[in-house]
Amino acid sequence: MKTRWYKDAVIYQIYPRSFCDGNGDGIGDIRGIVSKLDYIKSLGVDAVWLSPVYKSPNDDNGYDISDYRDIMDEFGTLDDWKEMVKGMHERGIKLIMDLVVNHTSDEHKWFIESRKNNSEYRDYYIWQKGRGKNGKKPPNNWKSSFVGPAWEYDKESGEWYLHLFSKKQPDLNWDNPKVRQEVADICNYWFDLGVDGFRCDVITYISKKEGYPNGSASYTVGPHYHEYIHELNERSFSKYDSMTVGEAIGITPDNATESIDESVGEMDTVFSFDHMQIDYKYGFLPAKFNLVKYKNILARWQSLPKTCQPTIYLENHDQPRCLPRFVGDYKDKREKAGMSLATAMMFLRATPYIYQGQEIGMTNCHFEEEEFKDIASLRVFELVKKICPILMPYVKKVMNRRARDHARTPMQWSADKYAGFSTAEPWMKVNPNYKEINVEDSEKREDSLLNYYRKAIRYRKGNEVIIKGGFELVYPEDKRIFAYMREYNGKKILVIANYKNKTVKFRVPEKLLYTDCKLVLSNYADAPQKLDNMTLREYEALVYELD
Ligand code: TEU
Ligand code: CA
Repeated sequence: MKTRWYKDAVIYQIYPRSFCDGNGDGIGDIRGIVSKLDYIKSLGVDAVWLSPVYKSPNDDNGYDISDYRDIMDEFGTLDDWKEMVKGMHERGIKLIMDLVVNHTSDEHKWFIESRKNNSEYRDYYIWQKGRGKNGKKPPNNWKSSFVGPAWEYDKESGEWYLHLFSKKQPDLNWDNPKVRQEVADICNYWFDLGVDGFRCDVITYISKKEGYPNGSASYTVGPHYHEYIHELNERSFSKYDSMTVGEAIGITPDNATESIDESVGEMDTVFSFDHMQIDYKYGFLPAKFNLVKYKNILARWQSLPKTCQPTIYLENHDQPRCLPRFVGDYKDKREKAGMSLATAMMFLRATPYIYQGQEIGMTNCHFEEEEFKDIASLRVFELVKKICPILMPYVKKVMNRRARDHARTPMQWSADKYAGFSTAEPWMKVNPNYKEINVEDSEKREDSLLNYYRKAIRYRKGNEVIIKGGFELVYPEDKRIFAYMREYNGKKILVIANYKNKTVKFRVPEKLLYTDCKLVLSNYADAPQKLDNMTLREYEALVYELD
């Protein structure tokens, strides 16, 4: 039943609110996506991961779902959605939907019912008595990802409900078998409508330790996590030629085989966070990017058995853009730097994800305080203003480096007003650099980053060395160059990417000197055809086939 097509797939992520506005109200929508299907096809990608489009009051832009079986009004109708899937499938593109089932919206009918004390839905969520005299303290010390305690007091019933995200995102109680059956039914509903897989939002938070003891370890890959995902796999995922990717805080290379080995029957792949944490300290404050650490984290995932498929991404809707993070001050070499990053990521043994705008090298945007829109940013400002307002200038600076808002500025299609995203003022600030950085301009230049991504994707497709081959870092301790070897059945590929905006000497490892080789990809027109000790130019990237 399962072909495991995802092993040879490149996936493009769409954040619908910011991708393309089809009806001129300033908000991206499904008709907008339909109008760009030929563009998506032209990238050569195999699938789209679409961030949530279900009915939602948008406290967290769709990650708070009030009806799992219908489409958000702002994004269109179920018929629009069906047309989109049809258009994708006609073009050979699969659709991965976002599955947000750790929590629902507080406006979901289950939660509205659950608030009533004697309702049969009470147990769909996690209700607890408070601590202290009169139970006026939250049941434990868990924190919401969006600042403050993870519990909200409900006057009516005198109990607290759990919300690991905003208070409008109450956590479902997966220990209730009815909840687990509802989730399987939702998945099957969408599979039957033609969906090809799911990206499972904060999936490792679904099982909480009995008695809800203090500490985040109590809900990360909790006691019944494996059992519940295995069951969901049996009831749903395994019945289709599907693929799943879990957003999996707590799943590491050390324990990954327990979750994603093909023999396990849980999820097929996971997103991990370690390589996204390197330029932060205490998980939040800016720190210097360390290439050696980065390479070694990725290499560790590469070393997993062949029956475990890694993933690789440099951006998503929760992360600032990769260019300002990983390649230093690129000055006038933005696209060359983007190509270097693309080269290092695209030839790993992994399913690569490209986030909308990454393929044209979109950058972070400068935001004034009132221009931030993301609930995570707003809650941080709210808290700082309350407890330590003199820190605000510093916090604004930090947020201008790390806010999720950077990924959510409208997609830059052209140099037209509003970047060609919409004919009306968009819901979110357009990055003023859209006049230089946009799809239309990238299409005109053969040597653009966009066309480089296309070449890289084309070269990857069906290439056994990349899909199945072994992996070995070349000079793991080198602070400037990301280089690695891939090998399968005697065929080898050498990938070299200079991460610096300066020239760097590259010594060809002894065992590769004098081997016959063919240059298959490069980001400078006159790249060396032969493998020899060389001086790499700024952000120079090279891929060679060796015999
Ligand atoms: O993200 C979960 C998550 O843990 C973080 O990446 C999150 O962005 C961070 O904690 C906030 O400061 C997923 C979704 O990708 C994200 O967009 C949602 O907001 C979140 O779950 C809740 O559904
Ligand atoms: Ca719209």
